[in-house]
Amino acid sequence: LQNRQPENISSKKSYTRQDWQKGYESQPREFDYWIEDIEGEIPLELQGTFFKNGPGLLDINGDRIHHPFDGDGMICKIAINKGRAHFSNRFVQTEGYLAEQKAGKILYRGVFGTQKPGGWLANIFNFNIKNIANTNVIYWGNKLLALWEAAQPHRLDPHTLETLGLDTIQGTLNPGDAFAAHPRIDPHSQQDGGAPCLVNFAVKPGPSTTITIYELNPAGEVVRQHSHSIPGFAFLHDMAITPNYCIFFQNPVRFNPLPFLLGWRSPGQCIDFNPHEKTKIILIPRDGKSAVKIIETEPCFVFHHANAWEENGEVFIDSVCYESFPSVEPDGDFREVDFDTIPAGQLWRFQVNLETETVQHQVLESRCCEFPVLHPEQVGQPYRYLYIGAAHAPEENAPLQAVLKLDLKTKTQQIWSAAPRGFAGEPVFVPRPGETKEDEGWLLLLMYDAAHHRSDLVILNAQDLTQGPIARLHLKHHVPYGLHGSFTPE
Ligand code: 3ON
Ligand code: FE
Repeated sequence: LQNRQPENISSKKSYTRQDWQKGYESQPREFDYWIEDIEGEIPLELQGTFFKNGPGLLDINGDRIHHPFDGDGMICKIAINKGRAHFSNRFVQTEGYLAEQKAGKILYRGVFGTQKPGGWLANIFNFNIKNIANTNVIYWGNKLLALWEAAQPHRLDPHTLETLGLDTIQGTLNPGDAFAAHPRIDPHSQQDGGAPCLVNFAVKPGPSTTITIYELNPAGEVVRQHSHSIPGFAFLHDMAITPNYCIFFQNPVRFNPLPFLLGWRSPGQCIDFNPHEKTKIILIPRDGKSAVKIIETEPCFVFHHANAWEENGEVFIDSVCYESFPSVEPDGDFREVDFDTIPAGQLWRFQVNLETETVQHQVLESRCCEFPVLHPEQVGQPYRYLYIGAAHAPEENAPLQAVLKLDLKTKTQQIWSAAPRGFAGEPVFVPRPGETKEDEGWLLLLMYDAAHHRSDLVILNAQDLTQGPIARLHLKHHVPYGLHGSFTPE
């Protein structure tokens, strides 16, 4: 009893809901300017372009969409050169974005709860979901691609961010085909004599699910492609890779399409988590020939994997795990979500023995966290440092306000927090040219600053987060909380 905090202290949050909500205001404007308001200094060795995707619109002409994952994709580009930085942003000119902007109203159903106005009668048997191109953006094979996992990528001009149209990945994708938003770059592909290769996938869900693996060489050509049917419905947002495997977590979810067909709910609201069923770890051999392995473990829900690697007949996978699928309620406003009642992401390690087909797991970090990233050379390999967005307080589910660096070898950590008025996005790790240590480089992230209702590009020294940002580039406006991005060195 004597350890009990007075009520007003124990319930004090590291943020206010009002501040957090403002980061979900739409940003309909498109900008193009040199960033002049800079605190600290941009390191001269940091050269290249930071690209970031995310929902730019949270409403269509004043009509709110139901969930941020349904928001139209907007690309931000920050080009950094000789200590200077240039900002621009453009909406991906998808068919749906253009049509809705022209009409000035919602014309499409979304995956995460957005419905056409007019109730179920306006939505029944309408399966025309818009490709919103909002989840990731990567530069590969001399192409800039905006990705959304349920449809074809959009190709953009890397200089102007102008939308050039749907991309077929050199004739590989047909209309209606998907291309996931979570490619992984294998820095030294065994099957390509150690050359880098981009590994991505596509999912066709149904009573059984087809997973197609695509591997692209640095010219952007598909060098390997193979499809596999696995039993049951699967919602696969991300995968991890090792030199020999693509690894997926088939979480115990069921899909009941009826409410979607009848116009009552959107597909993401027809997914139910079943805590009595196991999670299946699916290992697809990258050679496309050997047998697929499916191994069961604890029920959990995973959007994002941090990394995976092979060691002495075992496969290790580090993933952000939720106790269950964070369902999207049909009524209510995501801005009013009660963080105490929804599951929080935690970093778990799974150790899969391929001989005995058994899995052990442990919690690596119990603090609420999301958006893991590591040195690109360690992808698919044993690694020491992981960087991840995190909550300010160690023990509660809350919006991301901090960046956490985990030293997985010494089990120590560093944190930089932007609380109380800053909210952190996904960090991107950029190695310092010629670096010799795994953490020698910078972390770049967009941070929403509620005090000024604007966003900053924050640059942290990855070797020491505790010293705080080495540069803060103040944008002239805010960028709504985004999803994923990448850095293309020059
Ligand atoms: O049968 C359906 C077919 C299908 C294509 C099933 C389905 C509904 C799962 C589906 C579509 C899935 C799509 C389009 C998923 C898109 C996901 C998305 C845009 C984003 C996911 C983000 C995940 C996380 C963890 C975000 C975290 C954000 C924060 C911490 C806040 O800043
Ligand atoms: Fe993701």
